Amino acid sequence: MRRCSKSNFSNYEIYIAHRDNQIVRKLAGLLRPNVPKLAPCLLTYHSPMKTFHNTAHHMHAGKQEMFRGKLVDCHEVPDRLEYVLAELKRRKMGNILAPADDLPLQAALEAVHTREYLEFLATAWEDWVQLDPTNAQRDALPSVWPLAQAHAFRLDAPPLNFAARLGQYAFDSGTPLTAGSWQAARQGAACALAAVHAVLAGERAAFALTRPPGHHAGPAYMGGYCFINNAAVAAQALRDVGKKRVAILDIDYHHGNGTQTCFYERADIFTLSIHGDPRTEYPFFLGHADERGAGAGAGFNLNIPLPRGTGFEQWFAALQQAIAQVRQFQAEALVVPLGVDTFEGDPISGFKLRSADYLSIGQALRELALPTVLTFEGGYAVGEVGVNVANVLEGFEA
Ligand code: SP5
Ligand code: ZN
Repeated sequence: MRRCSKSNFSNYEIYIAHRDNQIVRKLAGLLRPNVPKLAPCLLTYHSPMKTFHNTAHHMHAGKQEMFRGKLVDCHEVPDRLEYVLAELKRRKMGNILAPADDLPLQAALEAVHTREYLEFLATAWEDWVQLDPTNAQRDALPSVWPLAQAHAFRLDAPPLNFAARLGQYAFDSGTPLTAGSWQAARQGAACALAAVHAVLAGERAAFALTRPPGHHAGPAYMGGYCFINNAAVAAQALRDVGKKRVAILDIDYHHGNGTQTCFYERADIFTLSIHGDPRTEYPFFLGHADERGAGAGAGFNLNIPLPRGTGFEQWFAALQQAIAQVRQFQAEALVVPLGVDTFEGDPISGFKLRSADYLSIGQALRELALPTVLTFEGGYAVGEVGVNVANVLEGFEA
């Protein structure tokens, strides 16, 4: 237990670090007699963060992804989530729940993604197998793309051939679509929505522990292991329940291209991303510092690209810069696409953060004092992914 006064609170607060509600109740009972001695005084003890975990995540299990001309084993594997879950349970870090099944999910999905894209996803596996029955043994990966923006290929005459349709809706061949991808991705969005409802109900923060990840998925495209943009779904849902300004602060190693694109022309959702410089790092074609938003959204996108090899000190300075911008924006809620592929041991990334650094990140995010939804994104050092994610949440709660 520690007692502290903070400049942004007029009252004293007593924070009780705890893992068990019963203990807290007892402690609170013991402490209460002392309370009048602190004047003015407020006794608060925040409950540990709720985690909504995707019970259907196993249904998405890609075999291989295309990398430099060959198929390599997928980095985005079911074990990632299991290791996080195990670590949260080991540390007794708060309730781990499944999302309620009566959430307004379809409306939340359609508020971010096009109906055509959602329909494409819903029948994609069926269509893939129909293309060739032996496809049932193989994940679906695209191999042809329209490159429509810069070239003469047409989007106004969409092909019927499913392999072509895959290329229409996917921007890379590293995102295998499997028999259960849609079910898993849908349930993941339900976790993000459940986390939103938890903070509305008064929780200080909630974590959507889900895979596949989401921040590379755009209004009508998949890619970067992502299908549905969980962070965007959460942010839009926060807007729809009345939060006037929502900030999305993406701390995954890779630029949150999908999220940026969803809200690029809007002033009510400020997107910020700290990531590997796209000149050398995936997703390559977006994430530069000069992308500041457009139209009404001009000024409401911030990219902080950092060179491969960046260590914590420099990375944390970027985080402080982003946090200052979120404050200035006067956000009423915060969404954090939480990737821990910034870790020094990550097999596909290039920053040098250490496990203990994630505690400081959680603390810094907490200082924004906003209702906060975190969504699980990248992080591929399977052995450490649990510790690193749990450290962020623990730092947030300390
Ligand atoms: C959510 C997220 O973190 N998505 C990242 C997608 C990255 N896809 C490209 C990965 C390139 C893999 N490079 C393998 C290098 C092995 N040495
Ligand atoms: Zn990433």
